Amino acid sequence: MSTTASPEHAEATAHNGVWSRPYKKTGIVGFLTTVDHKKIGIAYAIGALFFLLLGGVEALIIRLQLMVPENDLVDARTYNQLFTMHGTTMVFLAVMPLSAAFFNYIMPLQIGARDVAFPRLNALGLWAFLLGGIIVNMSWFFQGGAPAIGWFGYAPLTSRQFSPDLGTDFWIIGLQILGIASLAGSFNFITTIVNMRAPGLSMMRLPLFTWMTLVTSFLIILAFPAITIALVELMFDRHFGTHFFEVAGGGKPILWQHLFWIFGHPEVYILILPAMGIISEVLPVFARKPLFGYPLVVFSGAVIGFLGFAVWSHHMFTTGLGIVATSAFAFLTMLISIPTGVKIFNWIGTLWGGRIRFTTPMLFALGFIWMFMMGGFTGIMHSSPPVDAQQQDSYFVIAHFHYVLIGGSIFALICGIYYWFPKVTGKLMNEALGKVIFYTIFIGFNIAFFPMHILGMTGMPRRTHTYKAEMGWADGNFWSTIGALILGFGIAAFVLQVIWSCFKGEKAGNDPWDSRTLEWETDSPPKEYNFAYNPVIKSRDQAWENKYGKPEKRMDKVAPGPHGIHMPDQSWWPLVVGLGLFVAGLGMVFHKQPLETMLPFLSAEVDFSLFHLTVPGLLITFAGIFGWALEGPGGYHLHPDPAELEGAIEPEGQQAHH
Ligand code: HEM
Ligand SMILES: [Cu+2]
Repeated sequence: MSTTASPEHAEATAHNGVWSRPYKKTGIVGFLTTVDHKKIGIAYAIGALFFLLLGGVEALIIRLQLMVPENDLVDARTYNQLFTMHGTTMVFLAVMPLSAAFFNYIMPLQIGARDVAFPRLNALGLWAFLLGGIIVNMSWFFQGGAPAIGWFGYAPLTSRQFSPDLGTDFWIIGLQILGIASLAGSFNFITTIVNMRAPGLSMMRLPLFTWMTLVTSFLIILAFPAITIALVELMFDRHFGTHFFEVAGGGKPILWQHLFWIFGHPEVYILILPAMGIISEVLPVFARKPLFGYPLVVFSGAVIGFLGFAVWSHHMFTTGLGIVATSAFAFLTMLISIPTGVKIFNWIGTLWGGRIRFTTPMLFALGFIWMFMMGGFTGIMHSSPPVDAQQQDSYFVIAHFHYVLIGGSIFALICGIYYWFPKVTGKLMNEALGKVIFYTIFIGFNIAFFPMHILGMTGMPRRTHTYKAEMGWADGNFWSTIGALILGFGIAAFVLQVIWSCFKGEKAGNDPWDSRTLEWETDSPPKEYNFAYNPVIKSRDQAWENKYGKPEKRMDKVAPGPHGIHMPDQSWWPLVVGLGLFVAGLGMVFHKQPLETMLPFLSAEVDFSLFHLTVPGLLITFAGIFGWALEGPGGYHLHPDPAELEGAIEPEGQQAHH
């Protein structure tokens, strides 16, 4: 095998445009210019785990403040900033990018592809995620500090009148850049799944995780435009004197709620469908049975995605929509429990009669099913408008959505990390320690969030920074905080175990779990080109058939043609485009601010205008796009070691070489 870069690049220069492309794979240049879906996936995971810890610290400060009545650890304004940043960080910077890490790393392997369809666009997604996340969090360090508007940013709280400081502007711009990341990723994943599946891998043979990647990507491209419009309108209200949401100028605050929840409800499925995909991969492996009712699990995922768009107004029952609208949205909301129930029955059907192995990933998968059902039941409760009128904005709702978001999304994502870690790193994670961590997280989580149901039913409102002892909420809050600390300890131990195992974990083989899908057929960690040969798929459970099936069900391995394997070259331009957006975004945040508050060394009394940073930033962005277009397609060829191609058949004519 030839891993040195130079010989292939002699060949590659033929493809080059105006500029030659960087090809140094290692060090800082290698990282900044990478287009490899595996490296990008790992970078997404590291970023997301960092933000998970940051959002967790914010949550623990919130919980410490509420631990005893009339506490004064933080004041009311800081409290509001903490829950705004906690919610925003967890949703946009922890759960979504952690899902994206799996989409990036695992999905191309599962379909036998060498990379995603648009590798440079994928790199842009990574930079937009990291830089957008930095912008949102920079707000802490500027005048007025972080936003104090809730993760849903309801109008008119976000107007200049009620939120004069920069925090809200950092939030608006940061979310828009994060939206670019999500959209770039989603278009890429859809194109990859539709076009780049191995021969024979029909849609109804696609692994469930890849299916849910596809559905989630469609949800993102349909839901994000709604919030983008809302954010642009809000930006115009704040900076250019429009009145989309300001009553005084004829605007309507309710418009914000519609636009936000047309995005926001599908968003909860964007958070949970990847989790369902992971669980649907893990259960069959450790129950040693194929997934029960595969087509039903696929279709129910698609139906959930579809219905997710029809129910946004259940977040607005108490706004007075009128009886017909309220009834219709209540009915549609209840309908979602049907496909969700179908999935749960199919998971239980998969376990039924299986020879179950209680490994760490399996424990997290079982924990997921239990807690997700808890969250689901309380969800059905507030799909009923009169019940919702009672529970709205109480701690009951906080309990509900943390059962879904932590018990559901985070449990499944941790499950996925334990499951795929050996594939990504070639190392095993310690099982005994993993189980201790599972029980710590599981017990801590339930102590933290179960009491919130009762607190909510006895009237404790959400977003309150303190309460009086005579309200009777002291015990519940005390135990909830103890639970949160145990949970936080468990998550921290998990992250440390991940880091430790990267260096000290025992060596894993290619297929340590005896799994069923294609990614386990290649090396751990996979080579740059994923598969030395081109797989030709003959069955849904292909890796399982390869091991235990009839000879005619085993997949064919077709050797690459005489030119070897074509790989994409690296590029600086995605980073340049990302940095341009970053600079332009900061300019927008500082728009009309006195320059000396931003740059204290300048004493001139000049206001920050769009020409200071926004216009230069956009110029960098456009220059980046031109550079991207003009550098040429690049690409080079790799030749696998003949030993890796053992048993592979020669390609017929041009078929295997495109
Ligand atoms: C250590 C784990 C966590 C703890 C202890 C925790 C605790 C809390 C608490 C107490 C609140 C209510 C603040 C208030 O309304 O006064 C809250 C709000 C929230 N949490 Fe968490 N949380 C945790 C993890 C998560 C995760 C993983 C997610 C999402 C994936 C999440 C999403 C949210 C959201 C969206 C809000 C609403 C914020 C708002 O009202 O603007 N949390 N959390
Ligand atoms: Cu909803």
